Amino acid sequence: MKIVVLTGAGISAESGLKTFRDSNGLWEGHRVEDVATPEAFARNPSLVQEFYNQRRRQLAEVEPNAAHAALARLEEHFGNDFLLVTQNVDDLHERAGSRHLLHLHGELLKKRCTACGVVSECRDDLQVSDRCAGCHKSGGMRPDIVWFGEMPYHLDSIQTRLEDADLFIAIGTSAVVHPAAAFFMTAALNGAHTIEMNLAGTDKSSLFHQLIEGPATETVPSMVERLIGGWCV
Ligand code: BV8
Repeated sequence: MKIVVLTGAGISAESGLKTFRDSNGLWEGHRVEDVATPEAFARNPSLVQEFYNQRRRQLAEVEPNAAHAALARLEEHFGNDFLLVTQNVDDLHERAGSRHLLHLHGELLKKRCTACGVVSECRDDLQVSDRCAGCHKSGGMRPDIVWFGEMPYHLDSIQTRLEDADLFIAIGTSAVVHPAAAFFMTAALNGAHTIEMNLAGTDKSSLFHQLIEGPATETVPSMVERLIGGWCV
């Protein structure tokens, strides 16, 4: 059985990372337009860098939870028939043991040089004045994160896997941000069974075959045990 799982901020909520919607649409007190767009970075690079530095520092203080661990077990069982796509920029899936995952919106622990495009690891605070390890220019370093209005990563390979999937599961996402919000439709149109797992339903719930409500640390491990135990859609 070929499975695609899409995760959103809700899977990291019980690890202590704030989700976008739970803070009434503010991220650490900022409007999205002021911190998560290229225009915001051009307008006030230090504000944007500090917004991500704060989230990077917070990430170092938290741990993956049982839902992240369960998805790593699912990958181990299904191997290459399993693909994890995450909208999250944290590294909690990796720290729980997931290997074959695609970060649709980039990664908080990576930085990119706007002059030469070189991407490198970023575990400490990033300053506008930092030098690029590739071209040694300073003033052009940014988080390697996909902001609103920018092209998400890995869309071609994700599209191929969605068209081939037997089962698509969306976990902890409000299904507001595109193109991720429509991935389940692509899978369904190609014959996949679609399951939404969330604390509560979303405005897309009625379009999924199944909605499983509850906290991810409870619902995801039990779903994974059923799938590993041979449950077929
Ligand atoms: C693009 C990085 C095209 C930043 C992020 C079509 C229609 C409408 C709009 C658009 C469209 N196409 C494009 C757009 C514009 C835009 C968009 O979607 N706008 C929305 C707001 C309307 N999309 C884009 O700009 C995208 N780019 O389409 O480019 C293009 C084409 C050609 C050439 C160039 C470009 C890029 C979008 C990426 C933006 N960057 N992240 C950062 O993280 O700092 S998105 C950001 O918000 C997060 O990464 C995350 O993906 C998103 C928040 O969504 P969720 O993950 O779902 O989190 P949320 O808080 O919303 O929900 C949490 C859920 O968990 C809730 O439902 C809650 O109930 C649940 N939950 C909570 N606790 C638990 C739980 N569930 C289970 N257990 C729990 N314990």
